[in-house]
Amino acid sequence: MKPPFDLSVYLVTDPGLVGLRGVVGTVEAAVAGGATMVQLRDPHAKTRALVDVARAILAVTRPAGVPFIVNDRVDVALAAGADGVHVGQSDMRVADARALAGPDMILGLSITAETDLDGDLAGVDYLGVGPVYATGTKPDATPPMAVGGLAAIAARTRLPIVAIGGLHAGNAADVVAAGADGVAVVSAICAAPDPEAAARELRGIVAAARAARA
Ligand code: TZP
Ligand code: MG
Repeated sequence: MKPPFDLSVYLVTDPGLVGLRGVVGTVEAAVAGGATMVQLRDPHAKTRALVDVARAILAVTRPAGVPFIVNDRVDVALAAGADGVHVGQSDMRVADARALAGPDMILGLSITAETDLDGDLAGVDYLGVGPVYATGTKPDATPPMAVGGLAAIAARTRLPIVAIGGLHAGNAADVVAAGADGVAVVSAICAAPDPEAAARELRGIVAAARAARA
């Protein structure tokens, strides 16, 4: 069975930002603070190391009931027994990812422009929409779409949306008001002096913004 998921506070890991705490330590702290979803993202990692980190993350997220997603690598997600996989517009096509991952994995797709909605969305469980704001975390990111771009995309789909790109406690409520169900963050948690507190603050802001919208 596909696990239920909550996009409210979606941590995306970056080994270059976590410092001495490490990726797994950061995940532990974020989950303790109320992160609702975790994605392992490391485009430069060797495959074996990626599987090992994925297993270590799963040992934290599974007991907490927090779904664990692997970025891009369906093979790594399957090897580690992850809850899902997230693909971008130049990664494996969603139909191929779904065929390999099977019916029980959560499948996320990145949407960087409204025209991406014209592609094949069959079998996709949620959309990662962005970058909404400028980000220093992903050098090859497309130009920011701003809140207006996010709102236009949200108006055209019934799929759940997690916004990404330059998000933090100061703008999280704005993207939820524009139609996102939650915020995906890298630096706002990974580079925070206290990732647990950062996750907790974001969780409260998103909950309040979702309640205000409902
Ligand atoms: N995809 C679009 S923007 C981005 C990714 C992975 C990076 C977001 O990082 P940050 O630090 O939350 O701006
Ligand atoms: Mg990708």
